[in-house]
Amino acid sequence: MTNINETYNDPKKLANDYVHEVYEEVKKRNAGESEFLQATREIFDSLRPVFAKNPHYIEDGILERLTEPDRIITFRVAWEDDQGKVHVNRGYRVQFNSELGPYKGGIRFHPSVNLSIMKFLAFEQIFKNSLTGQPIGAGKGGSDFDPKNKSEREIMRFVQSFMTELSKYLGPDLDVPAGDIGVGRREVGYMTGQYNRIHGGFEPGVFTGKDPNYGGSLGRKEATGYGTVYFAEEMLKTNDLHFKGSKVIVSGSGNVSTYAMEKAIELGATVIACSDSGGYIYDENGIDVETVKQIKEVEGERIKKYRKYHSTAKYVEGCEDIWSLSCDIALPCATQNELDEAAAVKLIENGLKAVAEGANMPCTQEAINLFKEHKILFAPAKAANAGGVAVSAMEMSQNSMRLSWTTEEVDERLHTVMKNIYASCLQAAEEYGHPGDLVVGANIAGFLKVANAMVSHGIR
Ligand code: NDP
Ligand code: 2IT
Repeated sequence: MTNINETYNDPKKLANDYVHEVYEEVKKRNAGESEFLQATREIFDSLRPVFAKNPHYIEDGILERLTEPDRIITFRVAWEDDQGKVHVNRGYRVQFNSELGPYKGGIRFHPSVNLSIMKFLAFEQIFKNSLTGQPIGAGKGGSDFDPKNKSEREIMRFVQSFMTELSKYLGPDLDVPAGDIGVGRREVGYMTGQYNRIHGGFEPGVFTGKDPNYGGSLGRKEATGYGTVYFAEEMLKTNDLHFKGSKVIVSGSGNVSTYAMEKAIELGATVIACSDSGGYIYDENGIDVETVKQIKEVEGERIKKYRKYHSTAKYVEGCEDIWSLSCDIALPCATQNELDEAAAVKLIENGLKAVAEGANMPCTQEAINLFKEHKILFAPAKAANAGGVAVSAMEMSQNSMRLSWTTEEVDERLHTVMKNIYASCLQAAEEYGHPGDLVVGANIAGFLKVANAMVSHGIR
């Protein structure tokens, strides 16, 4: 480990050595976990000036502690399909950090789910949740279960089996999951039902993203997408740009994408394209978000079907090429690493002005480097998409108080949270020598609050 006394007179060298040594350890301990290492690497790079200015964090071993989860739960999920065949999936919950409050973060059902993806998502959640200013710690969970082509009853049975094991580790003051990819109101409903069945009685505060008729917050469904656009609008405004009159591409057509499109359109933008994992739809005159809702939320169908309602739109097989279209603002809202260097090159060539990440870590580091080089405005996920978890925390408050706020009240609070996050990112970036860099700003502002809580709570 770094000998602090030896290098104390050169704070920059001390900080660099410390970050380097801890990262090497993290790499060794988490070998092969590429998404987790990608997420930690970005944080480490941003935090050098913090350690140079505050060497006491080094003495407290903050980075070593922060990169090791409190605990990881993995378990077998056995379930029976409609034909009576038994299937086995793997369930996960990574309870990463509880310095600021109960573990909080979504549940993802997608065949790509593995430990590295769970850990990267839970790790990002530490900083995101801290940025919201609300009393929530960080976790993430899920399963490699693929909800596509499953019947309602199969999904219910899977969720019941998943929750039978996971319920042991949850509670309103312990760990409060919500949705993420493949998990929406329906799945949260089944999780709530099974938890209540096991524990007896009705406990509204163990999940967020519930149906507003049964303890959910109004405005939660819209919160991540709306919040991303609120954050992006703040960033654009600072630079004399606006959604109004802009051409926007939104990837995905799920929860985050749909409400990002809705708010961007409300602010006067034209959304020209959106996608799912099969392909993208494109219409220079603008995508109609009500049709997207009808196809995805009501019919549960693929985005390809959009052409049935709007024959002027084009459908292109394969989702990656959505970034070859020309736009002013790109909102990647589907999944991690969906926008790579080649995509960034095309977007920049086509006149891109700004990117805001609605999904978690959708841009690769190489893409982000290019954006920076070309002075493209860039809003990182942990700040830009924090509106979802922020309204989840509001749902927890409403559940505790046994009351519910109106849609307008929630939306106003969401707007305020997003403006505050933007201001604190800018302020941290400025204070630590990277004015205007929202990546560095978000990482530092998110880190400081958690690090100070860790110092105050003692070594554990
Ligand atoms: P949904 O399941 O509602 O939608 C996901 C969308 O992304 C679908 O259109 C899906 O297409 C597409 N997609 C998913 N995986 C892939 C893939 N591997 N390749 C291409 N397309 C893919 O999820 P959400 O909208 O809730 O989540 C989207 C992103 O936003 C995720 O990164 C999530 O972590 C993040 N996020 C979500 C929050 C929330 O409140 N829900 C909060 C903050 C961040 P298809 O249907 O074909 O699979
Ligand atoms: O990535 C995320 O922030 C979410 N999936 C939402 C988490 C939550 O607890 O609302």
